Amino acid sequence: MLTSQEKKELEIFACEIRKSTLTAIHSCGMGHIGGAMSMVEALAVLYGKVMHIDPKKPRMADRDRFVLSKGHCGPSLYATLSLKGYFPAEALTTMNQGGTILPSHVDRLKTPGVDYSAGSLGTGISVAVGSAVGARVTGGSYRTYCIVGDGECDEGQVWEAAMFCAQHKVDNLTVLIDYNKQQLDGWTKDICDLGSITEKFRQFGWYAQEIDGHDIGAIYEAIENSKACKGRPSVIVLNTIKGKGCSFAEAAGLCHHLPCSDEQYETEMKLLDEKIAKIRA
Ligand SMILES: Cc1ncc(C[n+]2csc(CCOP(=O)(O)OP(=O)(O)O)c2C)c(N)n1
Repeated sequence: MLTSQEKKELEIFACEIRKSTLTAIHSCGMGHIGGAMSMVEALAVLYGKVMHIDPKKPRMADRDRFVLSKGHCGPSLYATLSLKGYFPAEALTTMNQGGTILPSHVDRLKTPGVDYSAGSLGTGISVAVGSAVGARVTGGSYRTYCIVGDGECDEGQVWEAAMFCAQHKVDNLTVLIDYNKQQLDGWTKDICDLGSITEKFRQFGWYAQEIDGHDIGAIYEAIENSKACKGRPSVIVLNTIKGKGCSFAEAAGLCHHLPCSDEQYETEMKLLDEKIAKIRA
């Protein structure tokens, strides 16, 4: 269990991730705000507490691996990596521009700390399975974590990976589903309804937990449970809100890809600073 101090620190880290995410998106004028914001607490817990990593040695052999299967949500991963010290914060304002180390979709050859490239939805989870099986084959001690979108779960490849993991008892992998209920152009239930994602994974032989995806303590506990589960793959379905923590995105409702004006940027930075001050108080 996290101490109250650890929880506070991770909540502040989450606010800082949101601020840096908006800095990157504002510099381009627009971006995938919704899905970048909904997974911030998961990133804060993974990079702030759980994962065995060393930003000074981004390719360290026994580092835990992370796959952002919904690779279009790079901005909040880049924010997290810059805050951890993988690269200077100044890089954030070059996102998506020529010569940048921060392309719109994650690319392992461009960004220090990005373990795997992604962007074609459905493929990242299979790469994560390969990473986990690779550890087993080579005797590696690392664990692989992977964030998948709920819209992404409409891709058949996700379920091929799920079947493979159950059959081969891939238990050194934790998949987190960012269940923000939206995808590019609408609500997932209206486009290709998944029913209960948690129950589906359970039926596919996985140890499946479903939690509030913005509750830092619950995320940490669920990840610890997943690590303790042997002989079965683990999934954590994170009930999230698309655009969470960015008031204009939350207010927009559907908020997959939005512009961010100077005024909106300033307002959000102020709100996040106020939130940080409140957590510290
Ligand atoms: C194979 C493939 N088809 C279509 C797209 C275009 N696309 C980019 S994001 C997106 C929606 C993804 O929704 P979800 O996985 O729920 O992500 P989130 O809502 O968290 O952003 C789509 C269809 C893509 N990147 N890859």
